[in-house]
Amino acid sequence: MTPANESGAATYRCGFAAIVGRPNVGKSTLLNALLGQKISIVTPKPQTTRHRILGILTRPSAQIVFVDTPGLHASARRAMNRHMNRAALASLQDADVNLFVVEALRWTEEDRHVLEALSKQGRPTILIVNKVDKVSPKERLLPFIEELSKHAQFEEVVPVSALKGTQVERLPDLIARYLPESPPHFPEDQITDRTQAFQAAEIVREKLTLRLRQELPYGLTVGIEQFKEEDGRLLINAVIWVERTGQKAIVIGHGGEQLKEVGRAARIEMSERFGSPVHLELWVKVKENWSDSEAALRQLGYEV
Ligand SMILES: Nc1nc2c(ncn2[C@@H]2O[C@H](COP(=O)(O)OP(=O)(O)O)[C@@H](O)[C@H]2O)c(=O)[nH]1
Ligand SMILES: [Mg+2]
Repeated sequence: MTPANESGAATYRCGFAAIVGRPNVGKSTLLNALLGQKISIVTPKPQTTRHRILGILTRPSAQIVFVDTPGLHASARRAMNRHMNRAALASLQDADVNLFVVEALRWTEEDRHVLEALSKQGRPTILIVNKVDKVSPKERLLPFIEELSKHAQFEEVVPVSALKGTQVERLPDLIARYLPESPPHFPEDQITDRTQAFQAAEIVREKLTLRLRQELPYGLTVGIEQFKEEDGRLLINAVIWVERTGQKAIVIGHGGEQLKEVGRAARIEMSERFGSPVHLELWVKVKENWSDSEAALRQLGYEV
């Protein structure tokens, strides 16, 4: 039901809903589930999301601008980690409502740290208990939720599975209630603020992160050197920046196999997402310690 204003016309609401939580609780998976398509990359490794990414959901009576954020984490020693925390905190400042995502039955010191930042900000917060598909029997959720409700005042508590889509469809109506009356900020057919070139770089980084072991994904980033359309095809050149020469060999793999596989998987996803054939070229280059240099970060597109 849409509330009516004095003139009798339906009220339109629009505003920002920040998706916040510690790394790896499923924030990006939730954004993709809410939008019904993949906007933000997802991997089993923490700290996959490095940028603030908007996902725009336009409904007949509301436009919700979701803000996917890097997970707020406690130890931010390197410049990259500080950038990620800044991006997450900046999103909190603009938010009309927060979606605080936690993992069912797992409350950690890092979760507590995020909740503290939210409490300071003082905006309405909806608690989203994710990954309930892993909980059996479901009754085990109740004491967990009760315990969390003691830590703060939540407007709503919604158990979901972002992965399976369970209960996700309930969220837009709940969230819209906390948005101000406003015309839409974005055209109704726009689903993200990010360019296709940015998305292409993220797709390459996702495929790399999925294949590489241990720490290496944190030491690489992807830049797009060319993104153009020619004869109905997209021609994309991407550079994978690593921090040390030794890492270059690992990324390329034996006989170039690994890089070839990454390129293949990325190309398939790009053609699907952009709706046209893609020719993708990948290079691997070294920029020493880029992730601990504020200047290099800016140069590589980490803007906050
Ligand atoms: N079982 C289960 N796994 C999930 C769910 N949501 C996310 N995941 C997994 O959790 C990992 C981290 O997800 P991601 O969205 O990147 O988390 P983020 O760091 O908070 O953005 C990935 O392996 C996801 O597939 C869920 O509802 N159930
Ligand atoms: Mg993420």
